[in-house]
Amino acid sequence: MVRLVLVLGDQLSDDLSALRKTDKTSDIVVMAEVMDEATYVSHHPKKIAFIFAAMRKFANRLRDDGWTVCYTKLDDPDTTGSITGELIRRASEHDATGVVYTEPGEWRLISALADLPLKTHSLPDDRFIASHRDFETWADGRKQLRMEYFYRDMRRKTGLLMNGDDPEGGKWNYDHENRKAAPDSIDFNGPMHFQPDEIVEDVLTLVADRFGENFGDLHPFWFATDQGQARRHLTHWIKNGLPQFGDFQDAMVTDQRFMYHAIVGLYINAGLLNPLEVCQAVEEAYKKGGAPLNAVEGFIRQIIGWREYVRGIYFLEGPDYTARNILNHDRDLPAMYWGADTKMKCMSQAIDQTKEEAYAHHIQRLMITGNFALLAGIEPQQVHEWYLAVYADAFEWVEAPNTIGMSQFADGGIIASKPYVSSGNYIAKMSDYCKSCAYKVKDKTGKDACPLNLLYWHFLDRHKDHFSNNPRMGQMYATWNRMDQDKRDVIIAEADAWLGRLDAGDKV
Ligand code: FAD
Ligand code: DLZ
Repeated sequence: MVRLVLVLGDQLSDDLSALRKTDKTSDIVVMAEVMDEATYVSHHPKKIAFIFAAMRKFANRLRDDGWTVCYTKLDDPDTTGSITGELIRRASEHDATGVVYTEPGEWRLISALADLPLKTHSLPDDRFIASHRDFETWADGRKQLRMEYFYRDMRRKTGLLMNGDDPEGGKWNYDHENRKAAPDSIDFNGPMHFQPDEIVEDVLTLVADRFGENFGDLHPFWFATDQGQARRHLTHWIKNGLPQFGDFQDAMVTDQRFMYHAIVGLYINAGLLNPLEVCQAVEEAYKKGGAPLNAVEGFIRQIIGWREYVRGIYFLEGPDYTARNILNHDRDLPAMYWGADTKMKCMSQAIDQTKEEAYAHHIQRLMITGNFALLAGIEPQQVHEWYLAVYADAFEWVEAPNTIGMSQFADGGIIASKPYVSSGNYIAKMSDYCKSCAYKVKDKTGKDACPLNLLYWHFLDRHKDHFSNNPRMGQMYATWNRMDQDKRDVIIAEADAWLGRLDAGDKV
């Protein structure tokens, strides 16, 4: 009685539930590089290469461990081109009785697997700390699903940074110590780079050939592609980046793509690093005096707080979540998101590095590209597809709540209690971008005015019915309402004119 064991490109973990619950002496692992997965959005070539290379190495690791692995390469002449097609083909080849799999992180695949004409057995993805049931129980009966309270439960559940029932240092959250402005210099040289080996080189050739036209630079390719490399990368960051991570978590500096960030999202999400083990290693550094509490708490909060929380929201809200558009935004995603020239320094910094590295850090995603999209009224589904395509760590369960919910407020405030919008002021405070921008951040109107200054008021004005009664936005509306009507008219007219030039494809 042979069963097939499906391992997806973001399930590359030794302790995957599907591998734990099956038998390497009789069952067969199925892994497949397929066009359906490689094209459901136009993924960045570095992301595709990372996933294919890590899949090939994980398949070898399983074989070394005694598993039989049926692996489909993208250019296999017999491929059916889809995960479900490959399962049907392998089931017939091996006369398999059914398929065991760990639940995928996307509704699209969950429903495709449930519809298979084979006997299927779906197991929970217990690489996460909170199960679906845990999250539903936590959410049940709450008026507002605020991350902070969920996070505290996760601290209690994991015991991370806890002294008995109390949080380490006496406070749960050191966020207000994590907002220092851009430093003059960065004394961390960024993520560890790995020289491509033969397996990676083969994948790079394939990806260049098949996806070379996608947005994004394939070379230089430096990502870790197996567990060992990912762990070395993590150790390097804990020693050299973590100590300053907290202070400068929200800061942005020209041409400093990584600041003190960990660049571990892609490795955790693909399964090469286990989130709990990552947090334990970080806590260990704190206990040994290698990093301050604001850095360690800030980092652990991102993983057991935000990461678990957004996954909970994705599964709680259901498959229609990605279609939400409560603000009725309908502008097309401007060409600058795909690399067209822009005079906005903040946008060109975030997008250029996205093109080169398949990476931008959180504040660039939220307060630069996300803020601009929200202020300009871009259709959230186009914004969602962009984020899902361009980042190496992007999988729908984590990307969609961050984009649709946190960044674009398209879910009506399930994740964010107010929209994350800012004028140029915030960017000037947290970065040095504005110093060398063609626009003037201090100008509120006029030909050189920072577009974010115009669009900020345009957003508040056009959505006043929606937000003016939000207690967290009262001050913003009070400022707007205090302005002379003439001044307000000028701002709205200039914002409309600027958006007109954006829509016309001018370099703005
Ligand atoms: P660090 O800043 O070093 O943080 C450490 C880790 O904490 C991250 O690796 C990640 O695992 C976790 N984390 C931090 N913030 C979040 C968050 N808001 N949600 C979930 N996990 C978090 N993260 C993804 O993993 N995949 C995505 O597709 C993704 N899309 C995003 C889209 C938008 C619009 C926004 C605003 C945020 C998005 N994030 C996403 C969250 C966050 O920006 C990235 O996790 C982070 O930038 C990854 O870089 P890093 O590994 O250097 O993280
Ligand atoms: C993202 C991705 C890509 C580009 N290619 C593959 C693939 O060829 N085979 C595969 O098993 N997985 C791939 N993935 C990851 C899946 O899209 C991912 O498992 C789902 O989106 C669920 O998170």
